[in-house]
Amino acid sequence: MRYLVTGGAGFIGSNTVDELVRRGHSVVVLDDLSAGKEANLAGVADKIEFIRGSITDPDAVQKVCRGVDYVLHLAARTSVPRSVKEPLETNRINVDGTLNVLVAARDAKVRRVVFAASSSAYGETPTLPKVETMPPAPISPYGISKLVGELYLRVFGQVYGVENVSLRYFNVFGPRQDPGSPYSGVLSRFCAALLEGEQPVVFGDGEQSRDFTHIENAVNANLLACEAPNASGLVFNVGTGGRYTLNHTLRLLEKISGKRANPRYDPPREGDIRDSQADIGLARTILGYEPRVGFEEGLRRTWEWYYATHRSEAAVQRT
Ligand code: UD2
Repeated sequence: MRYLVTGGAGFIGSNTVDELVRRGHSVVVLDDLSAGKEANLAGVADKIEFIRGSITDPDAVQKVCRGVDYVLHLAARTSVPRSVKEPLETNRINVDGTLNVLVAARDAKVRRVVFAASSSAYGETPTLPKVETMPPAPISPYGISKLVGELYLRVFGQVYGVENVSLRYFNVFGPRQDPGSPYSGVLSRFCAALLEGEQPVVFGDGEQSRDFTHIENAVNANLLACEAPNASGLVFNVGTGGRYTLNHTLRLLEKISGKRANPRYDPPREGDIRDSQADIGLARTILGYEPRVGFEEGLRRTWEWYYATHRSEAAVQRT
């Protein structure tokens, strides 16, 4: 089978590409390297086709879709606070870009499109865990852009017969998540701060909670979503079903790393959701999804990866 992975040089994308290659599939990656890095694909570079281009370029998307069986549409402008700062740019990439991908997928008659949706579509819900039957009510431009993507997928199924699945990822973390920007995922920021001997910054009181989901679980969900029967047209939560506060997470990281965190508490971020936890019943039933890596184990593996990467980068700098 031939897979197109948009955003395939990014964090979730490159981990997904690795697994596709491991399973012997043919892979084409479309990535403009605005957030992704070619280095993320170094281990599979000679086994895949890499096209540098943007999902906002309809011609580029049309070209890469030719001959493709499955599209994993993972390219996006992530980050809630960045979307608060740059709503137009977030919409241009996440909404217009997704529409380009869908039009090209329709024209190329692909078997299915799988879309990286987001738990941010829920906004603040009165009860936890969040279940797909709850009405979506995003509270950030990013959340809106991801919800609109889902709606477009569903409509492309109804109007043009394009098979589609949306996966609402819940705070994915793990190796290759880039800690290098203020908009990076919190666990990558915490690990980097501890390694640099800096104070991790907590926005708010640290009692907000997330269903932190290790990358291996997200990759597994991506692959299941391509082929699961009876899944087309549906939206699925992809999480672990648990939730962890930032304060608890920092204590765990202290235990794992043997370092003192000594966090700094700053005012809360605009557009932030207080609590997030997935009901994964639907994904279990229809996709056959089961989280394989629990939070603590995932955090330990992630710390070890950042630690090893930090050491080898420091060694390169010394030479
Ligand atoms: C949202 C989505 C997530 C994914 C992601 C992509 C929710 C619940 N989750 O993640 O599924 O789509 O967007 O970007 O909407 N924080 C700190 N210190 C830092 C960085 C962050 O305290 O250095 C806090 C932040 O204020 C928030 C929490 O950590 O309360 C998680 O932030 P994040 O940016 O890692 O992820 P989040 O929840 O915005």
